[in-house]
Amino acid sequence: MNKACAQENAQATNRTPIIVRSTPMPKPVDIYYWTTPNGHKITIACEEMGVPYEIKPINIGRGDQFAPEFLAISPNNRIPAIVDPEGPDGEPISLFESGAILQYLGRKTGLFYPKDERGRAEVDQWVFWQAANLGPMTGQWGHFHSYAPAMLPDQRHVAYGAARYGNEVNRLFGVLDRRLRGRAFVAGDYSIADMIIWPWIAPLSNAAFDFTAFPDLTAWRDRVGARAAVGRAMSLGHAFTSVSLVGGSEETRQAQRILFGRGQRR
Ligand SMILES: N[C@@H](CCC(=O)N[C@@H](CS)C(=O)NCC(=O)O)C(=O)O
Repeated sequence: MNKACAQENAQATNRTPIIVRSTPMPKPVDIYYWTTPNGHKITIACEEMGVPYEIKPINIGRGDQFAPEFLAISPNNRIPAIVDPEGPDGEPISLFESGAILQYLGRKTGLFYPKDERGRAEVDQWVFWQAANLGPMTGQWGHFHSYAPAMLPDQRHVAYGAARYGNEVNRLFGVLDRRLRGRAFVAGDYSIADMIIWPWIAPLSNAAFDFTAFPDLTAWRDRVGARAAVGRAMSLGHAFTSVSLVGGSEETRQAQRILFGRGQRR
């Protein structure tokens, strides 16, 4: 089932994991995180780059993203965001938008982000492609496919939305499949371009699509998914429990209002 930008369910624990790894950065970066594809991008990058980090959970189904302290860091009320206590001038810096965060971490560590302008520009194209195309279209498809059927009285509206965004997602998978023909990674060596795209192709996100039509995309998905750092980042998500967005409980209806309804208009 596509959980899209909504949350992935996992086993319950109230512990906040604090993970500190060895590293080019001595002080941990705070990652404002929830267990969603956009959240995974940043834990994958930190795991790959050896950046020490501390998770600050933002439970988006409960509305944590509207807390004034979080909005001061992420004014668009979206995860992920980071605070690096040692910014460019030695002072703390906060950042939102996953692409900007990945570029920053790539520049700071000098890892997974080419230093030459040609290589960097190539990576940047695919970073923006994910943020402007694959993420939003897959997110809207997931909404119509997984959540709208129980929320809309007229199923014709559901069908239109699911078909419209499903066609777009299929188109985008085709673009990526052709790009990966004869390539191991999206833009040169393994880079932040792969890290930003992969969580949106990961099996959990898109089980409803027929991947047999996209063999090079599937091979890349499995290649990236087999990386140890990706595995560590993904398993971290199991420590968090999301409110279900499907079903009739009051908690679910409240989460639907927060994420899809008037709760977004403040
Ligand atoms: N373009 C943003 C998208 C971030 C995004 O949509 N985050 C979702 C979770 S996957 C969120 O925080 N949603 C909270 C809400 O809708 O209020 C990025 O790449 O950082």
